[in-house]
Amino acid sequence: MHSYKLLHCIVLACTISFVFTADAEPPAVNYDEARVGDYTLPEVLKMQDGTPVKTAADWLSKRRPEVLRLFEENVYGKAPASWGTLECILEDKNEDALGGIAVRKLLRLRLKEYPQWSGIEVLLYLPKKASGPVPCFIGLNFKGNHACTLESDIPISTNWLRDSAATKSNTTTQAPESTRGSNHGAWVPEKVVAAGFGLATAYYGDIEADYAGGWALGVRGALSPQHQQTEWKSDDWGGIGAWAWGLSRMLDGVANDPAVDSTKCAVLGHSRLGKAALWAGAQDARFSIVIGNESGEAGAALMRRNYGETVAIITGKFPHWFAGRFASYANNEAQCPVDQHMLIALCAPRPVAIGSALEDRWADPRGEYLGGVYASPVYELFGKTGLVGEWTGSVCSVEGEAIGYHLRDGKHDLTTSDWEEYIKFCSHRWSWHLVR
Ligand code: GTR
Repeated sequence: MHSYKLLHCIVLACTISFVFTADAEPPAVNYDEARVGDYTLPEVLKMQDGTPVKTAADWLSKRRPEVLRLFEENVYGKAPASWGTLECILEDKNEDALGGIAVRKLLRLRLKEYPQWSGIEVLLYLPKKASGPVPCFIGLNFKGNHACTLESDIPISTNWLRDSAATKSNTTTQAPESTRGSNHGAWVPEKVVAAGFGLATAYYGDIEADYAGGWALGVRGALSPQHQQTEWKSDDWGGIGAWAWGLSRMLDGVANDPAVDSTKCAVLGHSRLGKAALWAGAQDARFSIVIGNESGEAGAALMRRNYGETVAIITGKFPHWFAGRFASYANNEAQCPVDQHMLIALCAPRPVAIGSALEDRWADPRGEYLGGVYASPVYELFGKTGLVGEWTGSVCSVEGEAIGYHLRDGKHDLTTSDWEEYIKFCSHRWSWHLVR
């Protein structure tokens, strides 16, 4: 081969590989339902030793703890059992927020014994004219609290900033003023408050900076043995475990507020933070409703379905999200003792809402729906219907008593129309007093 041809080939090869690495979707991704292939799910109602689980009491006392442990060991890792004293400091209060309809609070959650971690700043909105304690939505955001509201006086986080030059470094930087309100459509506090509910959100970077070495800056670094552990065991917690832990600490802080009905707090998250919300809700039964919006692989979508993102892709790209062992199921999902229907089942009998978007094929909308369907036998042990209704591949909203699913038009995002679905889903269940 002439040397210029060789050079041409090298340049071409580099360009192709650049296109594939720059693209979120490597070439092998399957989007053809006909090529999903056969798979056998682990039986949610059978103990690892083969004993059938026949009653709600057996589920709660035997199989649920076993499934929780399996998720810890194989997918998300185990969070530490103790973290000392959580301090909840009221940093600011505005009695006349959101044009007069809300009370706004800024709470800082810190660990007394681990002062090197700056903690979580929670932005909490509560309806001003409530006749008693209100239910509350709790969720982590991607862009900072200042981005989730149109109010212009929310402090801008100086923690690691997503989508910036600082993404892969520990340089602390600050989002520009121009990003105020830029994520408002994903949180719509006015809408939530007008519906009679509270809304608590916090920036996920307060808990862990989202890159491979980011753990050292956040709570995983603070709580690690010697505070600066560099080797993780195969079942130690990853980033999703840390964010889920943070959601439970937000519940600790928010539930303390007499204006909040601590028996009616929903955890909600989108995408990777939808995975974290599901994992938080699965572990922490104080969340009365659990909502995973477009949570996809390692969220609500069945991992054994070869459609969209796979275990190989997610663990290759985001190893820091998971327990090390999860990567061993790449192209080997059949060996994993859990699948994601079991994550949803861990929430039973509490209601779960799952959201998908038509253009979000990466997250496998049908796989997310099936996660709810195959969790349903556990809800039936409690005398409740899980997910009922057909998946047609077009826009729909279907639900049983305890599990709801919607598929909307459009792309991967948390939108106002998703919120409308979740507000409706939660209002019904909170007012039915079905949450026990
Ligand atoms: C993607 C990842 C998804 C989802 C998403 C997000 O790149 O592959 O699993 O978590 O990021 O969080 O936006």
